[in-house]
Amino acid sequence: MTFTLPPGPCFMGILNVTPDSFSDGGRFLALSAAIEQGVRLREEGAHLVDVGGESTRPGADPVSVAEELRRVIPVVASLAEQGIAVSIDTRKAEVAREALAAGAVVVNDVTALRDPAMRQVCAEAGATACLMHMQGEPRTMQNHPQYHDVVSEVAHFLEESARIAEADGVREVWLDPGIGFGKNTDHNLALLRGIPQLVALGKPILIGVSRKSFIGRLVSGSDVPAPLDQREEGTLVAGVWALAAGARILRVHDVGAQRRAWQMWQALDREPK
Ligand code: HH2
Repeated sequence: MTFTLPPGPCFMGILNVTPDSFSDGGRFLALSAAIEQGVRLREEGAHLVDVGGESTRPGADPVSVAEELRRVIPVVASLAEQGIAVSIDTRKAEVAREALAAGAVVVNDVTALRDPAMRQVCAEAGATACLMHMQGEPRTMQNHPQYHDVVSEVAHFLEESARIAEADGVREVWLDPGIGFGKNTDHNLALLRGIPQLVALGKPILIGVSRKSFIGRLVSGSDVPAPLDQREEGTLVAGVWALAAGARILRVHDVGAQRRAWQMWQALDREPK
């Protein structure tokens, strides 16, 4: 099965089947709770549900293949069976392979298919792949991120990763600057302002800002990020900003709220009659 992007924005709902994800960790570990949340995300208007079994937040512990498979495969299979388009958020080729066999249609890899086995799995299945930029690796990436020109460097990396993936036969690629992955607040803001430069690469751009700590820092106005329940407004504004700048796919926790915010923006942006 393949996935076709809708003509307008594509809303990707986040479903973390993990004990330690920064926002929804522990909430959807039970199979029934995870499936219910996937169905709820679709009802709220998600075009795609992104199922992940390993947290990539700064400092998170790695998870074994067996444990990641145990967490995600039953969820992927059940949602796919109910006609919900599923993407699998994983860095592991074995997990991607099993998830695609269970009905997933997109592979969301925060390491941009760096592993040749990942590229092979995606190519063989005819799956879409989301290639994300990250400086360093999750455990240490926020220690001291550094760039000369963050937008150009990220754009160059994404262009090169797309070229490699396509040369290995990956059918379709989306590109993601990896907000918060080895980036400080200024880097994240520069990338959000630089979305048109990423759009110019000619591939669909995915943006994931939902509830991330830089939003917490910006809304608190200090180095101490506002708690999660005070990051929703900033998330909605940043999401609308990204779509208005040309991003095609938005990865969000609260799909309903983000869709409503986008509806409002569109109404304002329309030419008066
Ligand atoms: N962000 C997270 C995880 N996966 N994938 C893409 N393509 N882009 C992102 O920005 C992105 C991602 C981190 O958020 P979350 O899944 O909510 O948390 P955790 O990694 O702690 O599970």
